[in-house]
Amino acid sequence: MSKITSSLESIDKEIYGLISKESIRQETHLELIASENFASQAVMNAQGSLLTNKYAEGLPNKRYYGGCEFIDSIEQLAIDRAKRLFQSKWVNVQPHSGAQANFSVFLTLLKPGDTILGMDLSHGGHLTHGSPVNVSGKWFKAFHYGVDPISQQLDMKAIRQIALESKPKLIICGYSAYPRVIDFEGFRSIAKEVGAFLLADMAHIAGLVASGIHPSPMDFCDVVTTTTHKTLRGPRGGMILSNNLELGKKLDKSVFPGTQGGPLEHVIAAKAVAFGEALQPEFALYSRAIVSNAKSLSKRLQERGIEVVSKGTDNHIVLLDLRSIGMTGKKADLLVSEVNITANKNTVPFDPESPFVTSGLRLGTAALTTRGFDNQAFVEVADIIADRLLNSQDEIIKSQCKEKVLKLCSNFPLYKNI
Ligand code: DSN
Repeated sequence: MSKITSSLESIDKEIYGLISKESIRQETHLELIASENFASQAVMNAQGSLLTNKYAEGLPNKRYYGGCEFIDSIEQLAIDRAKRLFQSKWVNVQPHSGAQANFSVFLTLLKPGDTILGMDLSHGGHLTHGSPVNVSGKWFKAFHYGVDPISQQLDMKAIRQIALESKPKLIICGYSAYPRVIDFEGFRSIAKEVGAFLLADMAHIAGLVASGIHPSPMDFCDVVTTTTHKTLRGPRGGMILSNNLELGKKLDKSVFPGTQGGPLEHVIAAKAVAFGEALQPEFALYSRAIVSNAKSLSKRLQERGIEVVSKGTDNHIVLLDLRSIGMTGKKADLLVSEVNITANKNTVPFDPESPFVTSGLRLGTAALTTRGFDNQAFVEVADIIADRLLNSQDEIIKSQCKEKVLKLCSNFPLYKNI
């Protein structure tokens, strides 16, 4: 029988080998998926720790299992750091994911059949904001708003009109593919007028909010959900925040026992580490660099003749509208992946193509900014993408693009000793 102290390499060569391959992939590809990032070695150490062994149903100092004295301190640290980071009076750090966090909010605020209003998935919204394939669209009567067809930005007057007509019990703001600033205050005033709860799902921009680069939803929303692994650069997971303590008590119950079992305390420890990192002054510099890099990427791509949704960006996202070069997102995704660039095809507002084909390519700058990429490096990235997309049949340009990607990757190494 294998000893529990034996190394992964000696116990399971298949998994060890695949992790090694994934490590090489991460090192040798340009990671531009807007929802991804590279967690620090410290975050990964906590996440890979023996805390995975512990059951801790309940909350700090209110557990259903013994032996939680250290777990309690760990989870309390995560809560306290998150409260400081987002200036939030109440936090639950147990949601396993952003989707779980949103589901817990729905369980707290809604009953099946209630009306919700969120952004259309094809305009940049999220599956859990009322898509018919998600429980949020199956159990609730979901209405959707989109962006203005000309500016491709949120039109608060139009959203107010839809809210007045649909009379939602819950309005959701916060998106997966929206490159502009969100007017949380404007949403508050609409929610107040129609008597709706307001949820901000700040998963994509949480790191920017923590750094004060994007306005915070905390003062305007009844409840805020997030993931912890995007611009916030923590472990994969979710979190719920609110300044309403009474609501917080109900939300706690909706997470456990409402929708989840035992919390993942190894992940919660890693969240605490990430929040500690985000509280450091360097993190604000990092967040600033994410946005400035996105602006460089967006500007250069537009100079090369590729349209960008809303003609620019205020956050980490640059959404290419490939109709400007007569290409689909599916094709572009494939073309860039052949030269070691990882991104995802994405619908653009009013997309004529299906979600499997799409007319867009979504890019995000958080992960490469973690690697140290600066404005100049992002201009190079833009040029490689443009060269590849604008010369899709040219094998020489294809191999030049790949060489340039590999050079950038070696100039900005990722992890050491993995
Ligand atoms: N799947 C994530 C994204 O890529 O934006 C959101 O959950």
